[in-house]
Amino acid sequence: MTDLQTSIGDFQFDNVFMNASGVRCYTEEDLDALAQSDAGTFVTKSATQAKRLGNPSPRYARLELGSINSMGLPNEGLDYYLNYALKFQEKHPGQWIFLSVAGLTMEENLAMAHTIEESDFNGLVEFNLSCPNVPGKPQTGYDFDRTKELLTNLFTFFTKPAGVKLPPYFDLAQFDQMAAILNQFPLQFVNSINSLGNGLMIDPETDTALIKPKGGFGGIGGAYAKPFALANVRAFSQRLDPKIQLIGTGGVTNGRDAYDLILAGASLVQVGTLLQEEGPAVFTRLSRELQAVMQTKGYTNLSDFKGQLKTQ
Ligand code: YRO
Repeated sequence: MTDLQTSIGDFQFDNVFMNASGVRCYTEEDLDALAQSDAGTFVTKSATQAKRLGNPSPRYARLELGSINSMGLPNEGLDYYLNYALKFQEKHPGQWIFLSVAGLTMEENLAMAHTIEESDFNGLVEFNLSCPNVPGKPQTGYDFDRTKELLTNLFTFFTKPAGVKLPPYFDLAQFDQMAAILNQFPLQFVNSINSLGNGLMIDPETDTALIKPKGGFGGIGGAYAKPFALANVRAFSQRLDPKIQLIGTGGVTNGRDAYDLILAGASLVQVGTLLQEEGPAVFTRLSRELQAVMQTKGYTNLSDFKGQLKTQ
């Protein structure tokens, strides 16, 4: 038997795959379909306190090797996802899900964290640091002082299992600085990477940007992201306290891509663009493909190769 079981802290999952936040996780119907799929767990769309409609369409486009999006944080509001999670955990004891939150300000992030802290939610919380910050400053994940301030404020009261979703970094000094900050906090996980920020693609027929918001600028996902996802997972697995586990997100189109993220150190693998394009049945195919790679290597468990990347 080739086993895809994994865990984050005390939370065990039967399968290493799950959705990336934002993909097929907006509505109860979406979430029910993920729950019924072969995914080991799932995460809800990043929530704000109030419901948001997001940006005008077209706001997502398929590309040759991935996708571009500027959704603008459409979501049903934290209470919707929290209520869904509370119902889910009642129906499925022994299964745990992730709530994603992305406040538009630090105050909103802290207010949502208080709501979750005071609730009966028993899963994990992912704080999406690609949230806007002070106007004129980069997103929180690219503002190291602001990241430290947010986590400092958060962990004065927040006791539930938590992690952060990070944007991609491109400089080794950024990995060093961010890891040094993250290591100061009781995080269960770090999830790398969010989409590659602010790409642009043009329709050659019409000379028009492919998506409408932000003059066509949007986050790039899919195969374009794979080498950056691998590098970010690897860089953080080399720098973070071993108690902080990695979730690998970016560039998974087949089982070997997932195998590579696990070699780089990932304990869970999230699927974004591919899930958007193929739907939740993709988890069945990816599981089969990952098991096939493991069999050719003589491995029966993820622990046989997790983090075992070789370098020359
Ligand atoms: O547009 C989105 O809702 C979005 N798209 C992504 O690729 N990643 C994200 O984290 C989000 C939500 C956060 C934000 C980019 C709108 C600030």
